[in-house]
Amino acid sequence: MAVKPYDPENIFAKILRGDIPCTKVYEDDHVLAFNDIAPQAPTHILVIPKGAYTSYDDFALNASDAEIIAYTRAIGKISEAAGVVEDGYRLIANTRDHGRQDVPHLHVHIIGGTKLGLMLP
Ligand code: DGP
Repeated sequence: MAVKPYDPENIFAKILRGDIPCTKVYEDDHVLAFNDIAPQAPTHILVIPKGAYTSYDDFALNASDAEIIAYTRAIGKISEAAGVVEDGYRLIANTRDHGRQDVPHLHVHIIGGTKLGLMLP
């Protein structure tokens, strides 16, 4: 089965275009981060690249080095600014169908602010 092309009508593409509002927590040339609409913990931030990448694999294989460095660095900065580093937190990138990715624009969840439950498949 062929991998689906990027869908420019996905919700996060609309947020990037400003068609849908979000509670922004960070932005630079390559990255936008905002609070999750249905937080699973006191801190629940979504970090997305501004480029049109469907999933982690798409980004890792096709983004420029500058985009990858900016994204990686931003996740670190945002985690630190959110105050979750000392106690710990979880990064999640649900990926495609079996990974239960709902929104087909790469996003990393930063989840913390409480002791998290164990993850089970
Ligand atoms: P995932 O299942 O990994 O694709 O996570 C998608 C997340 O996106 C989910 O935690 C809820 C969040 N989400 C969905 N729609 C919106 C929205 O319109 N605004 C915001 N801020 N978050 C959204």
